Amino acid sequence: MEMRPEWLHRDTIERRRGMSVEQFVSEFEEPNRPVLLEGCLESWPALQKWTRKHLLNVSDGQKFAVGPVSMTLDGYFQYADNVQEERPLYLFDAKFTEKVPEMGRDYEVPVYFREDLFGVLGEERPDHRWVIIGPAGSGSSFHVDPNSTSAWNAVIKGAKKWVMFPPEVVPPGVHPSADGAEVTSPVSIMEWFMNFYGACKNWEKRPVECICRTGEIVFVPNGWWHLVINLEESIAITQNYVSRRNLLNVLDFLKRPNASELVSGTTDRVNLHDKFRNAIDKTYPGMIKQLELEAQQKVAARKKKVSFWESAVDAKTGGFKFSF
Ligand SMILES: O=C(O)CCC(=O)C(=O)O
Repeated sequence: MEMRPEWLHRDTIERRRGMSVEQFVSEFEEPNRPVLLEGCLESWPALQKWTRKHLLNVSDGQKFAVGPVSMTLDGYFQYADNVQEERPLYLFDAKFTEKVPEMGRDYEVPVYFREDLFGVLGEERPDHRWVIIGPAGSGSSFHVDPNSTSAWNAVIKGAKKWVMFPPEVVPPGVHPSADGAEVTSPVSIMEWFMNFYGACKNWEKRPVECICRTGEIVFVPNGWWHLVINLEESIAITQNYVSRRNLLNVLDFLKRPNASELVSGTTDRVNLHDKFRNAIDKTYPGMIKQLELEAQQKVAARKKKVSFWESAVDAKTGGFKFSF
């Protein structure tokens, strides 16, 4: 089954090239809005080097995580060339830099995402980087990223169709459990497009959509629902991260009563909150207090703005109280 042209047309994401880190923070990270970044992978050796042949060579028979099994790249490429399933297995490996250190040296974290506060946990940090390889039709069905982190996803080869909804809008056809620990959605991504994509047309809050191609990056702000389908064989790197812009969110998430089910990417789910908080306090004394203070000030400023308008507008007529 093919993706229909009408599923691919809409391109509503903001695209930026050569933006400063300050602009990224104020226009996208702080307001928690997605953006597609162009032209920031030019220095990555991976962009030139990562052909099938090269990856087969450097991986030297190492096995990678492919859904519930592990496979060599040779085995996976053979599978991908012959797969008939509507939802092919996806290679998604969190340990690729340990298995093949050269792959880790072939890319660098773009300037926008260098603050990586989970780094204070050293070896105990949750999984945070993955190599992703899959044929056309493979992909990720709707989900929100782990531990309330934000992410970036860089396409080294291929093309990915993205559909993203803000945290307050649950995508049609998707049913998260009340505690957020589980999500049910159509098994196949194609099925979601066939049965639910059309439903978004009349929604007030339509999804942010794009096709992300070789050399481009999508920024996925924390809490955003996203679905991704590869339109051709694709190779990508993704990293999840915590900067000071969402540190408080992440700490709140890790502290939830059902942390043992919600927290992921680590074996010590229940203690992650305390370990992370203590490590931040030790490495960056005063940071959490300062962020809490700034958050309170923002709430107070918002309230003040609202109450100004409430006092200025006449509730009965909807007009201004001011008169000449
Ligand atoms: O399939 C992809 O490239 C998207 C991966 C993704 O959504 C994720 O890592 O959260």
